[in-house]
Amino acid sequence: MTANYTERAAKHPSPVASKLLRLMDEKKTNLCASLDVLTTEELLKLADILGPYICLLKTHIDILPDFTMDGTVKPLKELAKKHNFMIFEDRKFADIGNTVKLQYSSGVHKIAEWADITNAHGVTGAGIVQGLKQAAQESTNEPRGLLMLAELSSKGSLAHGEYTAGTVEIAKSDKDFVIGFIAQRDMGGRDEGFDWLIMTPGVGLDDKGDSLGQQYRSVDEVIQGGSDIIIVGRGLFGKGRDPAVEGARYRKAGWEAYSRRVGL
Ligand code: 5BU
Repeated sequence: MTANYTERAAKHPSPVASKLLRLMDEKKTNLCASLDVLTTEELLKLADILGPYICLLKTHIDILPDFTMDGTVKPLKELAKKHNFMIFEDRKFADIGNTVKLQYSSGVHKIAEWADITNAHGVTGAGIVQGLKQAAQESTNEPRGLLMLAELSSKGSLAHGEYTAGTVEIAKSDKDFVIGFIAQRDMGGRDEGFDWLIMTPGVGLDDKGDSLGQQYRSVDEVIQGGSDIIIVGRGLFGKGRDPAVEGARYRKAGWEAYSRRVGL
């Protein structure tokens, strides 16, 4: 993938992907901060510190015991506006279309109302895409985008080979709503007119993994393999780390690797 983010933004069929690609070039960052923390206060504090360095903020909103729409989502959206980043709820939907439609739009979290991007497994088939799309359309006038989970970073993941290929086929079922993949490398598709965004978790500059199966690769390795966005969690805010220092460090590493790839 050699076209730069702005060139891709201009041609992309998804308004969510276009907006994201454009702001990446504006802010010169392909860093997504993954903030798995235990309180809303911590989430908002980190979002404010890391905001200037990131294009995207990834949540696991169901981790928060103190979640409320007014106390969590409202200030998070304000920070997204202040720092110009988008929001990705890493919900990993994995049920039949009718159920995910309800899970995405309803319950305590009402994800479709506030998350620009969410993601889904392909295991249940293409109905999941249409179920989520309907929920998005019925919940908000704002554009929404979906990433399919093609590959995972964890040791022993079953998402490879035919499973990954099947997930890519599901992604082809909706060119506007499915904006790309969570994957460890490029997933192709350009010869068929798709310009998928590849977002990659399992990125760390200091560690090789954790004790629960996570595996980290370097920023260079991931970007050279065709990833567009690096997803970094504990590398930014883990014990003993200064999030502002690490935010600047990962942003620089990600941008330099991208610049080399597209020949800027
Ligand atoms: P970490 O602290 O950088 O290891 O956090 C990684 C985040 O990315 C965490 O929220 C995971 O749920 C998420 N993740 C992942 O690590 N690997 C995957 O394959 C997928 C998501 Br999909």
